Order: sequence, then structure tokens, then C-alpha cells
Amino acid sequence: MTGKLLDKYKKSQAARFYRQMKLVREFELRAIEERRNGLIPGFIHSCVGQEATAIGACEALTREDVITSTHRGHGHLLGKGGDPKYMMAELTARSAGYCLGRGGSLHISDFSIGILGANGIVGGGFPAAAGAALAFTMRKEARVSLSFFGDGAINQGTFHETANMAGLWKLPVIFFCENNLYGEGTPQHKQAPIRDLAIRAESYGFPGLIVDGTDVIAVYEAVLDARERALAGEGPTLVEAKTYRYRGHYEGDPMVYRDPAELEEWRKRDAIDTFRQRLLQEKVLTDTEIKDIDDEIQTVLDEAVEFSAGAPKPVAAEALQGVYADTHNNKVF
Ligand SMILES: Cc1ncc(C[n+]2csc(CCOP(=O)(O)OP(=O)(O)O)c2C)c(N)n1
Ligand SMILES: [Mg+2]
Repeated sequence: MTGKLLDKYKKSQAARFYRQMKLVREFELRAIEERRNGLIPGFIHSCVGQEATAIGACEALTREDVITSTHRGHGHLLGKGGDPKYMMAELTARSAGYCLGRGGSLHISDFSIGILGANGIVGGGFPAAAGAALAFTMRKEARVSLSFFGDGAINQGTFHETANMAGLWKLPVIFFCENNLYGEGTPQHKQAPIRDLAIRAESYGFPGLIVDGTDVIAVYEAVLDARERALAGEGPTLVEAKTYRYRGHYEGDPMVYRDPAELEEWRKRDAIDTFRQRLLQEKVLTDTEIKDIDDEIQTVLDEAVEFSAGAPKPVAAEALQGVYADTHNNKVF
């Protein structure tokens, strides 16, 4: 974006971009710490470094729009309005969590705010996102669905089948690729014969564009445009955000497959640091106002951890409850 933030955005919106990105970063760092402390069992795939993609995209959506997320989904879920308290409770396997403590990090959903689910299956979100978009079209509702996925997932058959149908039927769906250059330990150039994944959109009859995934405003504006296209009946857009994960594929990953210098290069463009600098330089926020936001986030996370640590664990006798869902009657058994 050229020009100054306040030429286009209210102070409250500019502050919100910062607050939301910082919430994601701090949520991840706290989850990593609590995992080390033994409070969180199981895997965590953190999105530290990718905050601008999650927040830029989600800020462009309304509460009624829906998302599908991934195994690296905490940022998407927080961005769409997920409650850190119930997310942390789910990560800590407590019955107060989003999935009653039975799903963990990879299975958080909240239909009431349009989170159709994180997903442990790479490429699993595409068909659900298109299905939701088809429902919106049939019901004539002005809503869109956005599917988050990685550079690895775009090579799955589900992407190609869904993109073809969504392109053909001009569904209001946004395919949002977080190209963080790796799928587990495999560099992107060893997974696909092209660097710019956005070009794949052309073969399905819709536009593909590339954005700087470290620039929250660039991401926001790209998704806003894609949303307008979708609502105008012009069909899907593929947005490829170039980004980078700072930590391993999962917590504990020895990361032998990448050069530490690469990480250092990306850190220099850190989305949160550069946006904070911009807020200060353009006098959108003062140091004190930024500190107040940072402090508020720590309070939110302290409360989330305290709530989770004090919450009961699921009991074995109830393990078979909630296994089947009757979505017509909104009941689980
Ligand atoms: C269908 C399927 N195949 C393989 C896996 C194992 N797996 C988990 S994450 C991952 C890599 C995904 O890479 P990418 O889509 O780039 O997402 P990122 O981890 O970089 O966010 C793989 C292969 C899986 N969970 N599901
Ligand atoms: Mg990746």
C-alpha cells in the first residue's frame, strides 16, 4: 500500500491489525511454553512468522463468511474470532475446550462464527469450502467462504477437483495459499515444477495473484478485492501469499533441512515488527498505546491458561458421546 495508513484506515482499524497479529504471535509462544511445561499434550504446528496472512485475510471477512483451516490453524481461528480461552482449553485437552478436549489443536471449529474447522488432513478443507460457497449461492446469501491451505496442499487432488468445479460454477470461494516455502521438510521447489503457485488459477478460469505475506495491509486489500469479485458473481480467486514459518513444521522438529541464514533473512521483514514501526513512524499509535495492547494480550493469555489448567479433563465413560452428528437436527450423539 502506498500513502499513509490514516489516509485509508481509521486509527481503530490500524490498531486492530496490530493487536490481532500480536495476539496470534503471543498465543503461539504461550502454547509452546505450556507444552514444554507439560500442560499441553500432543502436536503443535505453530504459525509464528505467518501472522499477517491469517489476520490480513480474516479482517477482510465478515462474521457471516466462513473459513476452512489447516493443521497450522491457530492464527486463522483467532483471526476469525475464535476465543483464546476455549482454544487453549482444547489444546490442553480439557472438556471446556472447543471440542470438549477430544480434538486438540488440529480439530477446532466454531460454526457460530464461521470456523468450519481446522483439519489434520492436508487438502481436506477445499471441498467443504466449496460446498459452503455453493450453499450460499443456492440460498442467495451474500457470504463467501475462504479456504486456507499451504504450498504442499495445492498439489493434492482435492485442490484441483474443487478449483475446477468452483471455477465452472463461479462459486464465491477464495483459495488462500500460504506459501511458506516448505511442506514438512521438503522445500517447495522439490514439490512442484513452478515457483508461483498462483498461475494454477488460470487453468480453472479464475484469477490468481501474488501478495507479500509479510504485509498485513497488502493481504487485507487482496482478500477484500477477491471477496467483492465473489459477491458480484464473478467466481473464485486464488491468492498466493509468500510467507515463512519461523519455527519447525511441528514443535520438536530438528529443522535439519533448512539454512538458518534463510530464517534470519525473513526475520528482518517480520510482519509485526515492520507494522509496529510503521504505526509509530506515521504517529498512528504511541509507544504507550502499543504497550497497552501488548499488556492486554498478556492478560487475555494468562486468563486462558489459568482457565484451562483449572478445567476438568474429559472422562473415559463419555468417550463414545459426541461421535455422531445429525446436522439436520443439530444434535450430536
Ligand atoms: C492427506 C495428508 N497427507 C500427508 C499428511 C502429513 N502432513 C501433515 S502437514 C504436511 C505438510 C503440509 O505442507 P503445507 O501444505 O505446505 O502446509 P504447512 O505445513 O507448510 O503449513 C504433511 C505432508 C497429512 N496430514 N495429510
Ligand atoms: Mg508449506
